[in-house]
Amino acid sequence: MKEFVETLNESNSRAWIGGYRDDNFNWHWVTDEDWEYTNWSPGEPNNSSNVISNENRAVLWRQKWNDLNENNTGESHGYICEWEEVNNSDIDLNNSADKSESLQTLQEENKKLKTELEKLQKDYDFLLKIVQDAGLEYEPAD
Ligand SMILES: [Ca+2]
Repeated sequence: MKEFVETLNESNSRAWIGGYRDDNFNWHWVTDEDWEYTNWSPGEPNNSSNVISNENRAVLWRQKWNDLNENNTGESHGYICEWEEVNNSDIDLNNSADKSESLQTLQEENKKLKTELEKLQKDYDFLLKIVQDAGLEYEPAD
């Protein structure tokens, strides 16, 4: 993983990597994974007040990490993100629990869409009435 992240930073850009420090000076990942591996530059994290004090974010900085304040966008630009790949094969529709959960999700989405559609229909009817009351003609788009 470390090598992979470094390939994303070949130009030696300075990028936020998702580490943050709490008020008790404990470091965490935004993903809630355990803070086990670190790669701080020598002397870092130093919570320096050189540019902006309260250095509470971890930044990849010349292949090593530095702590910078979250608002220090002058010294760090861009970020490196990680996300879980959604794998449809993880959903087994022959499994009744998966099927039930998928169905429930679809029903909730359907309900939300119906509510949105009702609101849009009301807005449309209201606006159409204004147009008609003003004696104007309206041709709905296809
Ligand atoms: Ca620092």
